[in-house]
Amino acid sequence: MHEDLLEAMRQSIVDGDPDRAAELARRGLDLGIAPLDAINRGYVPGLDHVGGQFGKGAMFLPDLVMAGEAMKAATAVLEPELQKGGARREILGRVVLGTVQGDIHEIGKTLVSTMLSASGFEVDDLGVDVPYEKFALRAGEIGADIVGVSALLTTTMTGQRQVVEALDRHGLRPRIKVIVGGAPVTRAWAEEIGADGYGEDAVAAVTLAKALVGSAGGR
Ligand code: B1M
Repeated sequence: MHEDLLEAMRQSIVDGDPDRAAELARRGLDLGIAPLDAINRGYVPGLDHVGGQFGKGAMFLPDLVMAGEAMKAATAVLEPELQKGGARREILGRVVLGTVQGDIHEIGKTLVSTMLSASGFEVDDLGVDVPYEKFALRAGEIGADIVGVSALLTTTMTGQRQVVEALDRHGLRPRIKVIVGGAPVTRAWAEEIGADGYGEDAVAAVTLAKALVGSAGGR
């Protein structure tokens, strides 16, 4: 069902067309397509295609940039729908979240942020290219329960270890839990660096965060 629309969404990313991506997102909502389905079955396959072509040298940096812009335009339309329901719940826990130093990929991190907020977490999103130390300082300041660190590059995922070490230096562990994620990140990596868990996608990140604060939740 809606396969043509999902294919058009994918194509809008491949074409790097933000206006079309946003228009299709609105159409999807009108037709009752769940926002996460639009993201995971429509737009993300487009990003995967562009990323794959870029990796092979068949597409170039401007293509990557425009694909990212188109994805941001689509998620800007879908995010308010993803957020619905988050506001009226009790706070399950506080999360400090960001993409690690040296890395400016923001789309997956922002999706994780939106899903955590929608599920009842208070999220302090530090953005992208966040210095290791800043995660620890902010977590200490606001009494965070969880620090979430996203990394999309094999060269920057090592920074996730630096964040764990910064939290250790500040004496914030093991009270504050660390979750890591991003395309090159694996469960084995999370274990190796002493993180408390790995989220394969935004939904898994929410499940993990809930488990880490205790399923009863509440502060
Ligand atoms: Co970049 N890029 N990029 N890029 N880019 C990748 C990651 C790459 C795989 C493409 C490729 O070569 N095939 C490659 C990395 C190779 C590697 O290291 N293994 C790459 C490269 C090389 C680069 C540059 C170095 C290119 C250059 O300049 N020569 C450069 C680096 C810049 C930097 O960060 N310093 C660069 C730049 C960019 C843009 C800025 C142009 C743009 C980002 C725009 C933006 O974010 N505003 C971009 C894009 C769009 C991509 C791809 C195509 C798509 C990334 C994305 O948004 N995916 C990507 C290829 C790909 O992934 N197919 C690629 C969709 C998003 C929903 O998924 O981010 O994986 P993802 O997030 C998921 C999960 O991973 C998970 O949940 C999310 C939702 O399901 N998750 C978490 C993420 N964070 C989590 C945290 C958690 C838990 C789960 O807990 C805390």
